Amino acid sequence: MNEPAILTEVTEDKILVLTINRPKALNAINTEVMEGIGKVFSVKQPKHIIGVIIKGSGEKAFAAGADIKELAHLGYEDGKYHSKKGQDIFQSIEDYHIPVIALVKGFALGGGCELSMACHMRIGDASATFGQPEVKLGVLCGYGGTQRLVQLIGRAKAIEYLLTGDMINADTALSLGLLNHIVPTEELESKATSILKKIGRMGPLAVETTIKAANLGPSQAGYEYENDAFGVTLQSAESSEGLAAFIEKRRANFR
Ligand code: DAK
Repeated sequence: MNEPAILTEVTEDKILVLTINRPKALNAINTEVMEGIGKVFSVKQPKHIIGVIIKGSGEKAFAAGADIKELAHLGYEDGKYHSKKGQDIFQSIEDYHIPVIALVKGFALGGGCELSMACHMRIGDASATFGQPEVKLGVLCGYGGTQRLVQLIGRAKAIEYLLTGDMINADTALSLGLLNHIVPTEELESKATSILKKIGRMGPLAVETTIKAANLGPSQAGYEYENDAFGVTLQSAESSEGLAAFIEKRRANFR
């Protein structure tokens, strides 16, 4: 029997770890991988889950792109359909109610780079290598890469990388803000865990609404959402606990 292309497990720290499990194909994103990711992010996690980690299996890649062998024969309608489907699934990651961190070892290219950019943070080791080489194949990004790379690293640099297909090494990715942190390989998971545990001690509604507000911005809709959500959080049980904890000089217990 074939190994599943997506593995999921919950750690003892209550983090959902999603692993793309196609190491021989450098974790290229085929239909099974895309649908597996879509399934995870189509529902909210139970209250005790504090965050999600996405990683690739093996040592060489987070994900080396959409599966080129599958995409090779698509026409206009199919291409548009798959692009929209991928865009929607990656949007559901960006809009997820709890933080999602990509752990990047090795290649995060094409659709793999796009997947990592849909996550709220990226932590890599020294081997992390990003890039949008679609132009070399005669296509453009299909899963939001032209938008998110511009957002993350600025228009001038993004357009250069999008048009040349050049790879971005870990140090450059860190300096551009594409990577949040570079850590030794063996510390990738513990670094992500410590960030997620810190966020897990915050008010869940405050975390969820902050993600949503930040995703909308900067825009008028973002300011309006923030304004409304501020009122909502202020009248929540969560903020009663948070404000009381401050006054009583103790740590808030939100969960
Ligand atoms: N798809 C399928 N298989 C892949 C793959 C990919 N993206 N990347 C690597 N592999 C496979 C290789 O074919 C090889 O398989 P076998 O030949 O052993 O069966 C195996 O993984 C190991 O790869 P290599 O032997 O090439 O390993 P190297 O270390 O020598 O090179 C590499 C590593 C990452 C530099 C090289 O594999 C490479 O250049 N890979 C392709 C990278 C790339 O161009 N990725 C971007 C793909 S474009 C769309 C939606 C989205 C997209 C496009 C359209 N629509 C909805 C229409 C997005 C497209 C992309 O992501």
